[in-house]
Amino acid sequence: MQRRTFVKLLGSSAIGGSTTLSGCARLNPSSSSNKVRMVTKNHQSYFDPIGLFVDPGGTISFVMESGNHSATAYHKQYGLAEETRIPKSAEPFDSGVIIEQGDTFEHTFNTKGTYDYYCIPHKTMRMIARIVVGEPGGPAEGSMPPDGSVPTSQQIVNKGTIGYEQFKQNN
Ligand SMILES: [Cu+2]
Repeated sequence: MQRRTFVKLLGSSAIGGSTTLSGCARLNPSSSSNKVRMVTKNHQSYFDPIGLFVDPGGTISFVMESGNHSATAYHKQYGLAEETRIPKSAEPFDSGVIIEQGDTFEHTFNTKGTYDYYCIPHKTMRMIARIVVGEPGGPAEGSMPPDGSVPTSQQIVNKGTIGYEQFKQNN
């Protein structure tokens, strides 16, 4: 299956093929996995991974896989956020509620620090997650979000990616 797709890509355009290959060959491990799935499954709604590290300037894609979800920063400018939990000078982000399967919201993280975010419909059901950009820092450090737990920034820095199931098993 994968092999067939690969051959087709190369065959369709030599330039496209080489672009794909160089993209895959990047040494930075975070560059190949800057994707967060937004999922409702078995009566649970969650972001997966729940903890993710990116380098400054990295773009994360939030992909609507099942259910209705948003990716919304804990920032006081958004009605549901009790407190701001992203770095002071960082640009807040809010996808709004996405209902179409496969729809994607992208945000580029330029400011270093710790970003906690939530899903508007499932905030009180603990659909929350954390992103560390470059290094931990900002108002999210030293406490957990008001709605529940996310991986610590140190865990995220150490592992790069922390899957939802892995986190749930240990918490
Ligand atoms: Cu949700």
